[in-house]
Amino acid sequence: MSQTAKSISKHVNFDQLRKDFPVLSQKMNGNPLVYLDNAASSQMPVQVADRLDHYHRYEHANVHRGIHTLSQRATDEYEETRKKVQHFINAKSQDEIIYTSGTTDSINLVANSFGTLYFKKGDEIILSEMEHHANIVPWQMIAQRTGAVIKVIPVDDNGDLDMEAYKKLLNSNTKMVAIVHVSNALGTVNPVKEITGLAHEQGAAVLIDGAQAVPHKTVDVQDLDCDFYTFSAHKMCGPTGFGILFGKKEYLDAMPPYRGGGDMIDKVSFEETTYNVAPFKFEAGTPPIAAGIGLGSAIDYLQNIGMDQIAEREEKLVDYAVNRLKMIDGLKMIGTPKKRASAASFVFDDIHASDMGTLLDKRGIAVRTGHHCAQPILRRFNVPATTRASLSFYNTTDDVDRLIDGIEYVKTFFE
Ligand code: 7TS
Repeated sequence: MSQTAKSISKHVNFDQLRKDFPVLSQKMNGNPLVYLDNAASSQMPVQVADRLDHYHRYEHANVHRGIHTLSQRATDEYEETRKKVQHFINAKSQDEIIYTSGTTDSINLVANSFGTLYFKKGDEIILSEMEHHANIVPWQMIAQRTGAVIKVIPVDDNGDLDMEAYKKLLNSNTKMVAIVHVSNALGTVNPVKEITGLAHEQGAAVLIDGAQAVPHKTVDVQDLDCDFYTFSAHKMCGPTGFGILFGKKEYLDAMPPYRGGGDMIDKVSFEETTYNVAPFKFEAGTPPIAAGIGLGSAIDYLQNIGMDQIAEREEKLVDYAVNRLKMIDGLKMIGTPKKRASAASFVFDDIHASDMGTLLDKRGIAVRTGHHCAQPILRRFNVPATTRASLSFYNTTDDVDRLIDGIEYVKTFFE
């Protein structure tokens, strides 16, 4: 039996797992909390919270500098996460794993460092219409500085990328293709392996924004063959303020540092400063040590369940949710992609999303409303705001039923 087939057959009691998340068993506005805002930030299991607590109580010291045992211990624990991340996303080496403060920071690092090194006037950066602002604005900023130009892959009426248009945009001036793996606004899962292969044929590098993919499915950066991959700890049961940039070693070795300061140097003098090697040359200053250790603990937690089990569970849940949502009179889905993960967005002609969100909240149901930091794609669908439910493995069909009942209630409110 293959490894995947073996792991899919493992039985996980997801109802039991909910006990790991005490936040879920409280009441909100007098009703049991239904947490459907996982795309914004997922909840943290007690195992990770306890790990953070233990670090703060017994293990805290600065990393990479102390000769003393406590500092060495903190350093070892903090560096252990690098190995865990390497294995989690199947990078070739732990030197390809850079610690950042999150996806936004990771993309800014690549845009600045890669862009400064490689972009010149007339070079082209390809993005898509469904990007989060974090994968738009850093590229616009570096494009302004270097004279590079941004091209945009259109999205069809279902919320899928127009792959034919993408192929036409690619040419020998394309230096970077930066694309979201799973859209936070639509739930679309993009064919990132194919996108990467096509970009490489033109000699362009590829960055994949995996903020909404890594929490929901197995990601293998060697299989995708992408050059950069980014994600955030707080969307995968870990703490805020910490994230990852995977980069292929040949790029990281060539790229200049992004921020200067302690830890990222080799020798410093007023005449000349030389830099540390990757990944450390990209990690200036005292990092969020506890958060880094917390991400390691979150990866342990997710792997203990199994990413294939999580994907299987969530696929069923999201299918159930979409099927029920579609049956509601007057509800229009924004995004009906071929492949979806976690998120489902919808609108009503005569109910504003913020009213929907506020009234659902009164019933203890937490969803996100607004533009989801993805204004271009909302403009594409001609809506100012949507209501988005985003699911995690600890959600249940009961949660979905509560959402549906809630929406029906809000509708009666506006009749
Ligand atoms: N990229 C995508 C696809 C995202 O969904 C987000 C956050 C980011 C980048 C930025 O991540 P950060 O951790 O650096 O902030 N998305 C959302 C969301 O959908 N609702 O709140 C934050």
